[in-house]
Amino acid sequence: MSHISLDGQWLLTSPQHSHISIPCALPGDVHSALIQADLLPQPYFGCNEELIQWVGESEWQLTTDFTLTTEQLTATAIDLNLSFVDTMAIVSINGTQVLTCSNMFRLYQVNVLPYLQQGVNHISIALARNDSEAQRRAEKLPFPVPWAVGNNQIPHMNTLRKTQCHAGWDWGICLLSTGVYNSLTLTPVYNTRLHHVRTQQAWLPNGDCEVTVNIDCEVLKNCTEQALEINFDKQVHTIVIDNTNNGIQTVTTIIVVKNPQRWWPAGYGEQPLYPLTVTLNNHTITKKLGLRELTLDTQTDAIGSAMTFVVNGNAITAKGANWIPLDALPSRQTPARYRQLLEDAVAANMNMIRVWGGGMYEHDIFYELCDELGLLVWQDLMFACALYPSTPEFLADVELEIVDQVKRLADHPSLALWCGDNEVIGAIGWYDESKHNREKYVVNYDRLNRMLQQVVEQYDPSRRFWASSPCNGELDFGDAWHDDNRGDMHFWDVWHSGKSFDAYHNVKPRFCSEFGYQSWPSLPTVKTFADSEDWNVTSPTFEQHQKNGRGNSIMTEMFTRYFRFPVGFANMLYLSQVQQAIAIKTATEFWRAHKQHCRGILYWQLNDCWPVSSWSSIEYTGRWKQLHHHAKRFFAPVMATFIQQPQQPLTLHVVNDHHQPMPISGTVIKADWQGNVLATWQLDTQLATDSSDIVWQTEDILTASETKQVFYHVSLTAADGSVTENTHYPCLFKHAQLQNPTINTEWHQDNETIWLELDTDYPALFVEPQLECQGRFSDSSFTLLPSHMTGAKHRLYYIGDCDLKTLKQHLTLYHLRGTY
Ligand code: BMA
Repeated sequence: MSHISLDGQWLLTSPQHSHISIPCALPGDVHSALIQADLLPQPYFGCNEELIQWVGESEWQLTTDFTLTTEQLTATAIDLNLSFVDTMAIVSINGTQVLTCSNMFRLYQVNVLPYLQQGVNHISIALARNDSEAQRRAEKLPFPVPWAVGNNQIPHMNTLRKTQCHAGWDWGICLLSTGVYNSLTLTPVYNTRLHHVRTQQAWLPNGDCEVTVNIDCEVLKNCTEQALEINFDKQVHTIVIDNTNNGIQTVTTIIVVKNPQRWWPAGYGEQPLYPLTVTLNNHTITKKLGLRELTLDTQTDAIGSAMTFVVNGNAITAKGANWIPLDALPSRQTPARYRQLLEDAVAANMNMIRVWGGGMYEHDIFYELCDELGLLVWQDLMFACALYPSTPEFLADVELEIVDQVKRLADHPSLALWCGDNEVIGAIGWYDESKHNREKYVVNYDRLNRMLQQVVEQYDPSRRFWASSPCNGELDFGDAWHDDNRGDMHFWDVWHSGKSFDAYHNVKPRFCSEFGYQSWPSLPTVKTFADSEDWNVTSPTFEQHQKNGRGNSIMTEMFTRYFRFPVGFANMLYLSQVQQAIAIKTATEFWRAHKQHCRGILYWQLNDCWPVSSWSSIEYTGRWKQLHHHAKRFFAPVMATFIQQPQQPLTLHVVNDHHQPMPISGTVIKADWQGNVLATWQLDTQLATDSSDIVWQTEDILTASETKQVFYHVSLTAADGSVTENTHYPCLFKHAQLQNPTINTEWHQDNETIWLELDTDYPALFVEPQLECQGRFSDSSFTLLPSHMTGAKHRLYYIGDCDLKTLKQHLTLYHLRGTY
């Protein structure tokens, strides 16, 4: 059955701006069309955010024409399919209203055949102002429902079913975007309609997998015999459906897969996908299924209660980051960028992504890539950091949205958990109204949250519903920011509460779904939004690109605790990224070493939706911050880390996430900053399956002056060929007597392979070879030891498309001692 695509150039006009009559590409957003027509400055540059607010304060009209043949009009119905409609919209065809949209997360389908004609047809989408609709709705609420003050720049977004960070966030530009962000289609339907396919898996004692396929279809008018054809695992099932006009019928078939290849999260095995196609009368639905068992173990244990994902019977350590919308301009959310970011997540040894509740249920491509790459998805429902209404109208609208989204996403093997919201339980304690009338707002919360749970469990009985992130467990409305015995935790004591990095050692979360530390973007990214006169962290442009009120002060203040103050703007940027990496590394390594407590570590945040100072590990331009390189090391399946606790010996822990024993060997050295090796210990041991063990410790008691002169370094090679290295500094960096190294760089090329070899006279810390051109190195922000200590120069491979000449011109080398 051929869809009629309505994608392409539409005409954009506005009742408030009669001079605007320009093309607008759909799927796409209004801002992008205005930029394209030179009617809007680049929103991400300088302080332009302030100049473009009028776009969100206007109504917009999108129109286009399409033609239909007489033959197409012989269909029984013609369905208009619309989704990602942002947000308040009235759709008309040939002058008649056919659909009213009020929820960006609904998947709308309506038969528009009665309004269509042979030849030219006219369709229009009238987009209302979101800000005034939010205000209008807030005024009608029976009691005040606090919105995300401090994050949103426009009030009452919590009354609208729209991406909450569109009104700004503590890393987000406020654009209040509008448009339609998914393909628009008309589908001619002949006699029958194929609605929906849903599968379930059951594992048989002999190891086979029984896949139940449920198909919802509908006979629109009595017709001759119609057969469904189901193709799966080289098996074809044909089922004749009831051909009388009886409304929607559900047809079920069971297919047994012999010797199934199981789907695994990245790092634990492969991701085989089995294509499933269901066809009825030329209409086909296709899916790719991954066969796997997945449960969330929350059983009571000696500590409190577990929070462990178990896949195919094996306990998993979830390692990853939080995901925010890919771009604040939806037109720029392209498949290639989804792929790049998700591949970068896997390249950093991640296996889980949390789709955060202030963004959106992602496009299909996101989940398809997660299935393919082995990234488990913690899926929040779209509520964040505010309270939400529980009026009958609001609940009714949300219920339809949840049904749509659960049905759309439930067959993805990557999907691990449905979570009710982000920080909404916590938010009850943030706002005056709810703080002082807690019972009322807890009941208000539960009315919505309970409905979410019921709908999720009805439409996806295979997965756990988790009320909120963070949450201590079933019907627990306590403080999950500080309870590390149960549930998931958001640990913000270091960033938001200003504690030092060792505060990460004061907790052992069962599952830390958020903790983060900001940095500034690198100089090449800064150049994309700031002229050189604004290259100062307190310039107006820089402050416009910092949405967390105290952000710049927190970073600079932390410099004074750990580092000698950096000289110059570029060193400020670089050092902020060293600092961020140390923060997240400190937490992650400690929590991984306490594997018996902690089974999930998702830092805040993976990506940026515009170039901004933020907690991300990948900049808007796609550049890996130093943190992302560290993540690759600290999330590696085999990982060595030194831990120094007060009054305790220095210990070396090695974590093995593999579900098999792992022999490792290598050395620990103690050396001084001149590059003299003072002691060497040979290690040769076998790590147990899925373990964390202390493999070495020293009784060395260093004098105060020795702490400033020495460091410890470990390098271990595992039987799978992976190498884990780490460095321990016994004193604060600002006290260490670092020598100023001379680092030599040599470029090499062999056919397509380009690499850089580094050598140094003295140990150099957090060495970052920064490229101002496209691509990256295989490693960055590492400890560089002289070749006389390691026996070899340090080799870095270039990953990207630039040629050697370009690379040579665009390399800047940073290291810690070079910042002062
Ligand atoms: C978390 C998130 C976001 C926010 C981040 C940084 O709690 O849920 O709301 O961007 O903190 O403050």
